[in-house]
Amino acid sequence: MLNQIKSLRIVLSLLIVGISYQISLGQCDTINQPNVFNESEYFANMNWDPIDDAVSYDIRYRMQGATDWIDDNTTDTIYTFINLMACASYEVQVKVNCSASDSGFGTSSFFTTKGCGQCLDLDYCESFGNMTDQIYIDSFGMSSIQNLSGDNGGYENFANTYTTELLAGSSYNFSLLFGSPVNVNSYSKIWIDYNMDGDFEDDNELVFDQGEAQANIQIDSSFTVPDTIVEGMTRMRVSTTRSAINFEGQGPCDMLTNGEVEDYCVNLANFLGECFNVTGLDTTFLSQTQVSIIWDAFEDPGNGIGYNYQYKELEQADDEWEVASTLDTFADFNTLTACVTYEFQVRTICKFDSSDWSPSLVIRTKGCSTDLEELSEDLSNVTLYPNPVNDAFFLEFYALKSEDLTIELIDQTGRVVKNYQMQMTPGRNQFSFNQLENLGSGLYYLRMRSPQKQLVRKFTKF
Ligand SMILES: [Ca+2]
Ligand SMILES: [Ca+2]
Ligand SMILES: [Ca+2]
Repeated sequence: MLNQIKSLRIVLSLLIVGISYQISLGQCDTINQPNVFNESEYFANMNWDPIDDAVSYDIRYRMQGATDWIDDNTTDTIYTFINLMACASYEVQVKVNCSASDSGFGTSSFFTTKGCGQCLDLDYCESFGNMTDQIYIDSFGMSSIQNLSGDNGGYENFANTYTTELLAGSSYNFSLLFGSPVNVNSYSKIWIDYNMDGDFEDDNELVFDQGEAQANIQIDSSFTVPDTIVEGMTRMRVSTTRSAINFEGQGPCDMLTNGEVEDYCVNLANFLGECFNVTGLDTTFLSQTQVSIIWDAFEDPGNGIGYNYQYKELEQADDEWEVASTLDTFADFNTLTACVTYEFQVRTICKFDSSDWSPSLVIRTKGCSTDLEELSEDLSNVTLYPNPVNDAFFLEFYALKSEDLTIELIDQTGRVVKNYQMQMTPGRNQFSFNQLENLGSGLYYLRMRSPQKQLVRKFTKF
């Protein structure tokens, strides 16, 4: 809108001074090499300078070496990457969408997530092929490692470029394809430093041994991760040699006369862990344009590493969810509209997936003409019990004066499902509510309204 007004102003001013030539709608500048910062194991942030004519920005990113892009879109000039893989390099580009055209994707930025841990910190022995004219590793594929590496001249360390998760006790298929210009027999081994002591010599660390040299140019096989491993990022070594020359001597630290070695980082985990749903979603601040929400921190983090939160106008089919992510257990929304009912949801981001979205927290911003002041000084020690509620509960509080009191039970969609007229008296008040067995189970709000005040409590009906 701002941009349309700007364009209109340009048109008007040009008309006023009587100049007539083709009027451009404004430039849709290109964003090159956006700024990536705060890289962690699973998150990173990115920002760029705003473009005057921009309506929105397209973002695409991929793990370095991958062919497919992951696409996203935002109206902000800051973007948070979530669910990244630890110890991996990514490429990212931004495209500016203007009202009349787009800029095309600009040049790439590259960034690397943290978390390589022992895989890069430990000094592993060298192993490499002296020559590759007879055989080299043309590609290696296993889960999210899909590396068309080609001839790397005898050795390449693909830590940062390709990585995957390996669970204790699980089996993994892999595929090895050789480049062999002279079609020699091949002999291959794979090691993983399961106990993370910087060598490949311990029990079970030779995870694949081809056994007999073969002229096949492709091997499809599998191995099983032991039940007992050390969790974290460790080194995996894939080695192929020309069998006739160096059959006996293919240890994890050997120089191969003709062949190739590729190293990778793999993330060992004991179990997937649970991806728990978010609980305890509540409001901590409310004004005409601002809402702050809070939720329970993980008691048992399971697999959780952070949160997504989203909001939109309630029951507005054409209003899309605005999604963001955080490592905190709260979120602030500062650009809302007065007297509008919004719904908010939160979910857990886990290492390998995400939880379900929480049930919606429904909040109407202040500023409606019928709003009462939200003050609780006339009421104190408000308690509602038992909670969760079956078919009855008590409401107890202390009041300073005698006043009419309206009590409403409101469901999650904001609908008033019960309405009671009461009289409160100075001192301790206790009211009982029963015959609630017909209410559906879920989260409810109890709103107390006096002529000047209102107070909200929530409860769960089971
Ligand atoms: Ca290779
Ligand atoms: Ca070891
Ligand atoms: Ca050892």
